[in-house]
Amino acid sequence: MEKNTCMILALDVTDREEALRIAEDVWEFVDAIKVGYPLILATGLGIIRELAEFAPIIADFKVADIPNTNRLICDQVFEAGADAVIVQGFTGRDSLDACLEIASEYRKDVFVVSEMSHPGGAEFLQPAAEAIAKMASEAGAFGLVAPATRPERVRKIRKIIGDKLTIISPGVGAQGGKASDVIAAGADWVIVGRSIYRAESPKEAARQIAEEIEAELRGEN
Ligand code: O7M
Repeated sequence: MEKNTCMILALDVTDREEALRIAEDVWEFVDAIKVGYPLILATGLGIIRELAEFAPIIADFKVADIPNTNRLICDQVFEAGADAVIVQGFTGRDSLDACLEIASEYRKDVFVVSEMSHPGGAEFLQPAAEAIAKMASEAGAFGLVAPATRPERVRKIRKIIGDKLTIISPGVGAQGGKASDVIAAGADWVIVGRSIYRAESPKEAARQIAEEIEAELRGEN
């Protein structure tokens, strides 16, 4: 995945036409589009190939099963045309390895969730996050998912993994995180959903966040 705008669109709408319209509107401001259960359950796996016309597609299924089931899920996801899959790390190294094995067959990427952005993410997952980050790094994942709502945690996780893995960070806007803060804390990409797709003009909203990130990277904030 190429790093240009440092932004990923979380396209959690449930209508095919709306999804395609928003993708067409904002593609120039995002490096990838993340699709997950809401859109895929509503419209079918075929939406991945349709959206892939606009940007690389990250399939957010937060895969969290035994190795054999993970293997079967990842195979379907990559066969459907996704460029990367998001998996949970708490299921352990063997489950993660199964995803990495399939990803490597397709020459695609795996992101591992280390800690989640909502308040409940601090309950059970946060205490395990640093161990999950280390495991993902040792296993050779492409990147981690870390919370934009807690930039200090992004900074900590970046410290643990060094530059070996990328970090994608959800929780900007609707959940309270600020894009420039998260990029400053060491994230490679922010993930933004509602602040873009619910905006009166998704294009303007995406442009504004892209400009905020650009200013941060130029050291102007
Ligand atoms: O910007 P939002 O809040 O509308 O959307 C954020 C998106 O990121 C949405 O698709 C969530 O499911 C996802 N997300 C989180 O918000 N928090 C997390 O900790 C993890 C994810 C995610 O993408 O996991 C892979």
